Amino acid sequence: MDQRIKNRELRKKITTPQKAAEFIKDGMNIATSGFTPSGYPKAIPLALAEKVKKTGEKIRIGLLTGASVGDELDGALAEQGIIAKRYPYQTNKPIRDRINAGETAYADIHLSHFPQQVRYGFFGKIDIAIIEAAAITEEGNIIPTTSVGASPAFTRAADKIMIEINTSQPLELKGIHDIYQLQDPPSRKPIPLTKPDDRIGYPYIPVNPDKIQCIVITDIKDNVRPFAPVDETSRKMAGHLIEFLQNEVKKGRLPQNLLPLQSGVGSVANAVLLGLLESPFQNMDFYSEVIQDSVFDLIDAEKIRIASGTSITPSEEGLIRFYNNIDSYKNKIILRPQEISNNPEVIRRLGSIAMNTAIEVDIYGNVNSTNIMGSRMMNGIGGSGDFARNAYLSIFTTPSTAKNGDISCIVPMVSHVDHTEHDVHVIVTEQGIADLRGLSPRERAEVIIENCAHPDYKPMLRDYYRRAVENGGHIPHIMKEALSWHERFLETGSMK
Ligand code: 0RQ
Repeated sequence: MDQRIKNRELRKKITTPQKAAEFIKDGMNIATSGFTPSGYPKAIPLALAEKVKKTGEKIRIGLLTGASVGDELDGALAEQGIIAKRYPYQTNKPIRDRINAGETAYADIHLSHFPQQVRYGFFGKIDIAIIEAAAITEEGNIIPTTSVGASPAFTRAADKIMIEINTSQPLELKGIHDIYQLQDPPSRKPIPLTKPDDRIGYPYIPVNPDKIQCIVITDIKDNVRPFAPVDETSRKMAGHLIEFLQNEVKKGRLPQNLLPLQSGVGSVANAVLLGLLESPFQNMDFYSEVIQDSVFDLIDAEKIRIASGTSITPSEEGLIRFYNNIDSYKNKIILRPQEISNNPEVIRRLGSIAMNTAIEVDIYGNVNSTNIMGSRMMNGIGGSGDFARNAYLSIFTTPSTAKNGDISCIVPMVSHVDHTEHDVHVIVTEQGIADLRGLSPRERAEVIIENCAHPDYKPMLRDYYRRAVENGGHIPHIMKEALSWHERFLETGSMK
């Protein structure tokens, strides 16, 4: 433990998860590390859930995290009804079910906005921050693990800090992080980051050691998720996208090595990155939020010069591969706070190519990424809005249909909007690609329907659009019909 906790005084604060959980009281706001099931605390939340299960004590908290966290936190607490409020992103079924049942109040927030809003006090007082750490330095500063997320903002804002030293996380993580803390208005300075590989901060989260309430030691591993194998649909989307990028280079609108890439999570995003592996592009930079398995492949093939993000989100095999080669990956990977990895100022400066996934897209280019049939929360907007609005090129991918063809992902009007027509440059489905740049809404509708819609739905979309145009308007619609496709699906199980 001497290597893990260098500060002798702090070693006296080591306690059990059960004793640490006693500090968590009904009504508190608890902010934790963790970003896309990576680097979140596990032992203390599990002890809290166990206590509530055994005693039936009423404890309802506000839970704030960087982004999604694993089952030991969201799942275990949600199952005991402990989470009254949840911010800013989740992907866990038990918490999602409670959100959709109206039992957990969830606010879905842009991930770059969230840490500063915590400091601004928009969510009230933060009582305790619980941070997973690989180690604590002599001065009491925290070396985080496989994600940084919002932890620097949480430790700054919280009254007290609990630390979970996770011995399953290698000490060699030290040096991978770059923690730059933003000043708040009216004193904010420009962020001095001009290239994805710039290091502008500390290799640890600076902490006032007096705030550290207790330390827990655990070896519970991150609950990482397997990736779905790349299917034919994803492969086709990746193919269209890479061909499009090659054309942009030919036309002189992108440099040979592209511009810094951002990629969302999930199987489509993974397929696109794997497609890049077979592409002619070299020396690419990756400035994104999550670093998944395919990024390791691109690094190994010497296609990517540097990968900057806020979390490493590999599969189980990916995590082993990362740990086994940590020293060489450390030269190519930088983990930053999410308010820097996703910062609009930096994204605009670097000229990112943003590639995110949609649930549905409408014929005018508005994108829904979060709510199924307009009302059931899936995950959240995550970082997609941070990148889409500020990118050099904003691309959205989606299969043209969902649920075995019963749903068209190209619809007359989206049932919820996350990314407006103003923030969407390119749409890709397995059918083809719609380049919307410079097009009016009427021009966009024609390109989206002809290039991206599934053949089963194309005649219906053409028919809707033709009749809408008879009504006139800048964005022609038939209000009574615009959401009738969703209504039909809810009533009959098919949009057809
Ligand atoms: O349902 O899970 O029941 O099978 O939605 O769809 O096609 O598996 O796609 O896993 O890549 O997720 C947008 C949700 C896509 C994700 C979204 C159903 C479909 C399936 C999932 P099942 P797929 P993916 C980086 C950036 C927002 C956050 C973001 C996401 C399930 O990418 O959360 O971009 N994005 N973050 O059947 C009804 C439709 C549907 C539909 C798909 N039109 N209607 N159901 N589905 N289309 C990460 C962070 O920021 C942290």
